[in-house]
Amino acid sequence: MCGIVGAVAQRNVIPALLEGLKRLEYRGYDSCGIAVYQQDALHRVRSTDRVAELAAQVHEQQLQADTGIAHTRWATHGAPATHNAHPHFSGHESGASRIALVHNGIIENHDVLRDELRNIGYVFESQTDTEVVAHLIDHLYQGDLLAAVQQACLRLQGAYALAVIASNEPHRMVGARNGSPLVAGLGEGENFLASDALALAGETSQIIYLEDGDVVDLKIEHVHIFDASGAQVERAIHTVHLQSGEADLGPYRHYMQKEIFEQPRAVGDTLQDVEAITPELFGDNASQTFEQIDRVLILACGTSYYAGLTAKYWIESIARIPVSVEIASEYRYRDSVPNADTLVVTISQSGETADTLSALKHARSLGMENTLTICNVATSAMVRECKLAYITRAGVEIGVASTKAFTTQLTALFLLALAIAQVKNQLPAEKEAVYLKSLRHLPKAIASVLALEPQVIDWAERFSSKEHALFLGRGMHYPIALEGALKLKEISYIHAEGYPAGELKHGPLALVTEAMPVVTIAPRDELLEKLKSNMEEVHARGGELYVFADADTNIASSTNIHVIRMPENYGMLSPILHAVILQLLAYHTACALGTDVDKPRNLAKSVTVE
Ligand code: HGA
Repeated sequence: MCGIVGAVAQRNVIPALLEGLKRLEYRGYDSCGIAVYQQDALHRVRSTDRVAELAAQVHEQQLQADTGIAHTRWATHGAPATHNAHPHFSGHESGASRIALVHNGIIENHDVLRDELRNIGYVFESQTDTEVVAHLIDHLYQGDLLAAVQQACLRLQGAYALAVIASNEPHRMVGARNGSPLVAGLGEGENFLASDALALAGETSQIIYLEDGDVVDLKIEHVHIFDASGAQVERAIHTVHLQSGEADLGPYRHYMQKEIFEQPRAVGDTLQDVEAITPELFGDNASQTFEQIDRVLILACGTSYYAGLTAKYWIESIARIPVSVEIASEYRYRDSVPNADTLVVTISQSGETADTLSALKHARSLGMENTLTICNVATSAMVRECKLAYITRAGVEIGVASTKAFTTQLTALFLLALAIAQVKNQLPAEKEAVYLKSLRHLPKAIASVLALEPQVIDWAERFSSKEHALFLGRGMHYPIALEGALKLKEISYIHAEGYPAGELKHGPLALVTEAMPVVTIAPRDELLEKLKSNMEEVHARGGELYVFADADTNIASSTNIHVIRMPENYGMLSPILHAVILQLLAYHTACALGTDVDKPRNLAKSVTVE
């Protein structure tokens, strides 16, 4: 998603701005740009290429500046083209532009504002919603950038994080946040703005997380924050240490491969503090909350939604309370029936996912105050907004297609099922001991799945010539079939669908021919015999089956049936192991096709727009 970096300093800020953009690059973007204050005027460079190309242009133009803003854009309004790339300029002061602005988010009333501004003479150079904000600020500008931004924000509807500079106010930058993440970074005689603290990792570890409605005035000597009412406020300063080593690829070809192979470590770290099952793993007053609730509502998007679906099987079976799982972007606009005794669980890797945050706020507005998040970023908006939290320890995930964030979410959700079960008297000590043993062994079990990589590469070669694929699973492996299909779509662009195997005969069987590989998750469980019948239905119609089967089942390879044997049957936690093998299948298929695995087309990481 879009990234913002800005700086005011007493030194050349261009290296810091470009480095910041590079740190945000992994999130996916389609264009980038930088605007700086140099010799009494604003200068701008924009590119639809990579940040490295932008940097080359900046060096060619020998730009040097102590005030500047920079941006990576993931287009929402207007094609990914240079004229739509940020920063956007507005106004004229002695023949040069007066205002430069970068924006993350969506301005929903851009049409109305554009008409108004056109009527008073502003000429638009882009199709973006963002340019409207630049002109609005210029229109309101009377020599004080802070006042102009504050007044402009009163007119904006939608979500935004803004960073703005003006040609006649050197060493000043104004930011604003409403619904899109923005942090201020504090340095010695220099200050920064960024959409993510990660962008400032090389510059400062002193971070202020701005709140919705905040407008921030940054100069060399101070950072002043004003809330939505215009009152000056103090916000807590956090010391945030980001490990720059995490961005190294090491021996791997792609970040996605590195992250797949990091899963034993990531899951192990996520379980690090778990000595026994206790509700307090989720926060200080968790046992009171778990006692009070009689149902769970899970809100999430994409891969996190599939983690939620898997958790439904676990929580209902282990804790014996009903669970519903909703796609966040649907739930927030649906006329649902609220119940105050619900535990609302949000799942988000970044903790900044706009749809999930809005769904959470919607649930709270309906009187559901028992909120818990499963999140990978301890300082994120989601963690700040929820009463309870479990922080997964996946580490920074750079590949756009989620891997280690997903399996660590599943690990945390399994713990949640056990903790609720304990409070509801559904977890006898002997069962708890068995589950804890399985959890502790999980990193090793994942490592043995990763050892199957050579067999998966062989399958992936064959998959890469296909245009479609079906993924089948039953019970708690059905969400994993959905996730396997999503992973393949995202990075290989092969059309894939996930189905509960019992649904095959109700429709998708019509698609089965020798051209349609059918991937089947077939662990030894109570549904295995039913699943075998579903596989027969495929085989009888000439379909080609690719089956992940446990070692001790009698599913054997034959014509049109290919089998990879999973190292061990993993009972309730088996979905995690199958998720890993399907990640490898998607990854190697994409490699065989030569796609941009870490930055698949049209997609972005950390989806901070609606
Ligand atoms: N709406 C703006 C910014 C988009 C954005 O924040 N993407 O993550 C545009 O389309 O330029």
